[in-house]
Amino acid sequence: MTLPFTFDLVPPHMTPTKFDNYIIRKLTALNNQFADSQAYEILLAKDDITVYEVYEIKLPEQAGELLHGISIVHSGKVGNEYFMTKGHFHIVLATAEIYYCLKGEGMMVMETPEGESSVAELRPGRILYVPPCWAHRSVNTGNGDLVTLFVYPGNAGHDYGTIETKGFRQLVIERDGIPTIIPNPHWTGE
Ligand code: PAN
Ligand code: ZN
Repeated sequence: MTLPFTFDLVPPHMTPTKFDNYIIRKLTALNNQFADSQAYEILLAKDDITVYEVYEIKLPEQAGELLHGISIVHSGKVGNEYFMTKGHFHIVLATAEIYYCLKGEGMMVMETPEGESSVAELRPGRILYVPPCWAHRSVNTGNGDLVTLFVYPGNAGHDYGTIETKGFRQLVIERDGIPTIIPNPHWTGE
């Protein structure tokens, strides 16, 4: 590999000039994740729209590497709940992650298997540290794209199943035009 390896971002969408993996997650990929299932079905019946996209550089998935890429969560809502990523724990639970917000407005919803919860604001210029053992989901609370750079250990792996089954304990919804954190009425962890 020629060093340094660069990853240029092109405004206004902040998409990388080159990447190896491109992941696109549409509404169907978030089945059962939004609290208002009726609003979900109505939206899906119109179109299986793209909720978020991820651009990654391919690197060995092993300790010592730092996997990194760009995540773009589009603006939108299902009922009053903002568009968001699926969210996950890392398979190697005690691996952390750095998110650096490049564009937009959002929240990072986080929780531990022991039941601690936290929601932190994402805004341009802010570096958000997701500590080891915390599940994480980014939520777009703004009117434009939420664009973040993420960096995490190569051996982390992704456990989506736990969140798909249990959900997060907290949701971010719009109430009177303001992003509001509420307990998840469908949380099934206990
Ligand atoms: C990120 C996320 C990315 C998409 O790279 O994978 O933002 O979110 P989901 O993986 O929850 O669909 C990351 O946290 N990697 O570990
Ligand atoms: Zn992660």
